[in-house]
Amino acid sequence: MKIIGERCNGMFLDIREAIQKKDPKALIEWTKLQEEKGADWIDLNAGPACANEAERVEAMKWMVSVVKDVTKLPLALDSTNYDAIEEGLKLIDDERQRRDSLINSVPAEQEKMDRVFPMAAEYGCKVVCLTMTEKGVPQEADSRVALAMELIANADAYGVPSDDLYIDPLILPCNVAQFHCPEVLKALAQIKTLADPAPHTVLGLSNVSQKSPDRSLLNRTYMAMGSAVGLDSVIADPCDEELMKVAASTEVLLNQKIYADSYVKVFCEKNL
Ligand code: THG
Repeated sequence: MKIIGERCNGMFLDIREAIQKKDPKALIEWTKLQEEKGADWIDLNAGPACANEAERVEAMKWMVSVVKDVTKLPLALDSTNYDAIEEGLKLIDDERQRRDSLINSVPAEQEKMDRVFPMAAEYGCKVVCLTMTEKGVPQEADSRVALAMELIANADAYGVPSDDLYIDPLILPCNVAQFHCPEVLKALAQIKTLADPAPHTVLGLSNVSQKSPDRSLLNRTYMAMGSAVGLDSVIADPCDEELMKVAASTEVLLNQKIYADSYVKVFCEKNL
């Protein structure tokens, strides 16, 4: 299970203030902490810190310029503004860091796919693909899978291989959209069969528990269920120790990592 650290997001007050004041302290601290705790990517999302599109571009440029030099981890540039993502990609001068970085994200909408896939091909990076359209997120697994196929076909037409795609069937809060939870699991299993090599899969895991009590329990339970049906990465909080222990154990129990008594330590301390 790969972990995309979610904490550098303007949804959190300290990051929102950091962006608005251009004070890098909180951004640097959360980047280093998430890396120490075993993150594989650092997600950067200015979120509600921006009032308009010009601010979104400036905020992403600022976040990338701060973060790229304090970690070797690749970044997940999380924005609906593709100019913001492109300006961010231009700043990642380390070739390996840029190639492993994620454009987060593109939905199955022609105009957006026509903008994002050529950009991924040009910068040689990876893409998170959302199984949604301008009409929203479909409920049924089959509709999510059909959109995943469209995304894979469009990526292929622009020369982006299936191995560079991270398909996100989009999990919603279980307290308002409970019906979606099993549908997303069904979709994950089918998405893995759509191409050879199989595309990767990802979820914004913390969505599932928004506004519910005992969030960590819901997050780690859903991750364990997902892992059994082909979920291989999550946007999540690597500082949640219980979550990280479950992520480590899924790798052992799915025979993805050779068993060692120290498997939790090996998983959580991989960046130390
Ligand atoms: N798919 C993809 N990208 C995504 C998402 C997704 N990016 C954004 C989001 N969803 C994933 N990241 C988060 C980050 C934080 C939270 C949820 C998802 C979160 N935040 C607290 C809350 O809303 O309660 C913030 C409040 C606080 O604690 O201060 O839960 O699905 N591709």
